[in-house]
Amino acid sequence: MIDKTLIEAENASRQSDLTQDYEALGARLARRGVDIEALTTRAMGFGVAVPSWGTGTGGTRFARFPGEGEPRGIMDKLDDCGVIHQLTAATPQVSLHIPWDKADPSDLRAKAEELGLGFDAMNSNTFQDQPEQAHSYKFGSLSHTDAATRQQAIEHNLECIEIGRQIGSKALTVWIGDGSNFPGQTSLSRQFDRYLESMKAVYAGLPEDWRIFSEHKIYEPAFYSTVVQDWGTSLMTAQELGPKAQCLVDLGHHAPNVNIEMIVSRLIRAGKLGGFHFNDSKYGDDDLDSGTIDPFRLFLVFNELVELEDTPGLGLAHMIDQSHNVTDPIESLMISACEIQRAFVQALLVDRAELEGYRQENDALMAAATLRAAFRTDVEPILAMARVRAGAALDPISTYRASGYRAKVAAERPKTAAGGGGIV
Ligand SMILES: [Mn+2]
Repeated sequence: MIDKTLIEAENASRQSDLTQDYEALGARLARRGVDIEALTTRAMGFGVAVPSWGTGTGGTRFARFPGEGEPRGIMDKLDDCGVIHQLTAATPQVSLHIPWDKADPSDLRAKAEELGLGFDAMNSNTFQDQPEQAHSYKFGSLSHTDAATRQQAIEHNLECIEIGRQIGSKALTVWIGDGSNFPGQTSLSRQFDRYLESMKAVYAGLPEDWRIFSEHKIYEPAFYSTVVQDWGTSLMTAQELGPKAQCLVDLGHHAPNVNIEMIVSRLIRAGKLGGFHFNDSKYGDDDLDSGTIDPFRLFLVFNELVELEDTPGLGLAHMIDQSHNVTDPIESLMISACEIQRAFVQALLVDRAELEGYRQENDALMAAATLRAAFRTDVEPILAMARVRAGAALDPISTYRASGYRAKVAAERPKTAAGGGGIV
């Protein structure tokens, strides 16, 4: 963890600038009838889970270039997640991937408690083979033609639930790589039937207060067809399974230019939006840092979430799902969490009554201008003040660099080829 006195000293050196910026923004917002304090309170209440696998350097199918001081296992990953939350106060939970993060549940719980972290949704992994497993997932897992392979994948998901139950998680996210690479290779309909049958067996093992998330993805690793390829299939799955099943939207899992904010709206309407995997993309499932390519799209997603936030039963699991190939993953995850929080606060700034008035009058130009007015507002003083009040860093990156954390852990952690980072 980072020394508290360092955080305080770093914050003190920037406090006077922040005070001036916060007051100026507060006055500006007051002219629009907006209370800056209410926004700061909302910002402080916002959290997004960090993926344990995001703390290691990711890679592509061409290569992976390990970074300095990469986590050697889940306990190191949790340490890194603790630093991210300590400096941003925006990432109170960690999402685990099994079997990458397998460890004694009581050790996991104790470590998380020590770091002030909780556990978000569990993630199962049936898209690669593990050394000890009896049946290969080369041709599928939950939808495999072979019943024994399907059963093995079901049991793995049930094991994830059991581990999650012991560490206080309340959800399981299922993403499978199942699909086909050739037309005719598989029956599109019977493969989906097998998937649903397997998912029903997993669903039956859910504790009463748990949810299961179905995550769709258009392509990759299968390049001709994918079993859960879009939100339509994901919605069919969630509806067929029952009330504890919902859909998870990974922003990178769509064809280019798909209107994701509209998918968000539809899934909320159906009572089936369970959560997000945040990232950004230029071409496909790039897993780039949130808000680096298309911050306006991120804002538009949050605009829908804020507009519909009072929908009964809506409880979203916000998670980051990124692969950091060329940056220090801790820095990327901190910046990403802040960008996601920024989009949330910008969406809170939308004048909803004014927007609705323009909609009723069919004033398209002013409706769009209303959204842009919120998007263009620099809410950084609100985010920084939220962090300072929570005891986190006013400027997380500068403080992290000043702490020398990476060099310190690099001395303790030898370079590793493993680490479980990657694109999922
Ligand atoms: Mn994902």
